Amino acid sequence: MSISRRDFTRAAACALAGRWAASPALPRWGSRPLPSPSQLAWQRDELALFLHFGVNTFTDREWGDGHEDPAVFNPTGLDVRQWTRAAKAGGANALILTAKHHDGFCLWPSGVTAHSVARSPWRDGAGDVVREFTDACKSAGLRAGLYLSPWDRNAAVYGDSPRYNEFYRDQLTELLTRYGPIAELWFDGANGEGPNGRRQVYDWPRIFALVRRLQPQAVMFSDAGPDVRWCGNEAGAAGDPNWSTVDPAAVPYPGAAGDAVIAALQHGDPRGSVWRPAETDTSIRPGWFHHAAEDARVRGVDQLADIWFTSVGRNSKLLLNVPPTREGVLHQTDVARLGELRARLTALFAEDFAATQPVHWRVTGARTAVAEVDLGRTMTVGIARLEEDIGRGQCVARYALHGTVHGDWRELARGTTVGYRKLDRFQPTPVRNVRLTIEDSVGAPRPVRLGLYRGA
Ligand code: FUL
Repeated sequence: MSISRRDFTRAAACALAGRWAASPALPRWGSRPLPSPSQLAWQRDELALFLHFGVNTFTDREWGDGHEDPAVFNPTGLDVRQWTRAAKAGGANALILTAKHHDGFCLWPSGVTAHSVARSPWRDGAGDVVREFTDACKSAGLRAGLYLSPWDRNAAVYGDSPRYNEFYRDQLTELLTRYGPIAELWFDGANGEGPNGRRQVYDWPRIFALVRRLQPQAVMFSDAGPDVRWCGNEAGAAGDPNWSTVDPAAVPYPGAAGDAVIAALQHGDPRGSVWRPAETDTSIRPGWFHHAAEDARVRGVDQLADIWFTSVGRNSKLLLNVPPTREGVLHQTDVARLGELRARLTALFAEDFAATQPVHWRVTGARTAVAEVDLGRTMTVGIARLEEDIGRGQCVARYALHGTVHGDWRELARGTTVGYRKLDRFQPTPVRNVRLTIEDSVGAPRPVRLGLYRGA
């Protein structure tokens, strides 16, 4: 299997994670960036499924080289509705399909290349996976997204930069004009040489402008946004802290490399001038594509729940890859795991002890505030859920959570950013009163929603 660029950068991300804890003086509240309606809708999905499907599914590879015979693509029982049923059962609100991976094979009959489903025996060459996928999402009420690999190891014009930029824009135009609303475009940062040994110089400004023009409501994901950024690793962990604001100069283009880039992707920047929240993409299996040899290595529900806490629970969105098999369905183990994850989360967050009690919010300084709640009786608390109203921006920079145990205040958790949601797990502790102290914030602190749960 190929090593992805992202495996390479993971170690650097971990090494840098601690560095941002002692943040220098934060800016005062001014014209801070806010999310667009599309970015808000994207974040509120919380969970999306990623579907890696293509010739690699049939050749048992992770990266195809572009020389695959289209005849290998022949799913025997493609059932896209099974994908959307599993997504709904797992609580996902959106799906993203690899319309084209690095091998260049298109899951739709592209008019600009012969390397597509049109040359496969599947449905006698008359099939269109993107059509079936977008139709199924629509009828299930799920938002459809598409991954179109910038790197194309089949296209003869790849590396002939102006010509490939034109080719790539033509493919995007097909995807954005034939299939109705596309909620997210996923631009992978991985790119290497083309079949001619040449490297491509992408015209990102024109590519982004085309998407904005054809589907203004779509969010664009890449290392460099413009709407949503990569979280900096593929392990399922967003940064901590994780600001949704960034300095756009820190990651100038998709695929930019280096420790500073990874740190910027992981943590964002409280002084950032642009709203660009982090998406956490990870696979339920070791690989991105389905390999039968990995059927016994599907992540367990405990691990998936941990990933929930380090992604959605760190102000990110989780994009969980669940790859279809050669048959064209999601494997039964993966489907079961999605259902188990949903059941686990439902159980963990079933009863919020703070929901029925008044929370008293008090601003105590220019950047500090306190929220207190009396639970009415002693309750065992092991999870705290904090949420800012991100429609008005992201403010909290440091907080502490305390509870009273036999009348004495004891620290339960402490953290940095909150944003859309911050989840803290700690030793389940019987407490009567709980206090959230905002110790630092960018600008005047605003009320933070507080949920308290029993925990494991
Ligand atoms: C990486 C790619 O190289 C992998 O194959 C996969 O698509 C992953 C989501 O992104 O950069």
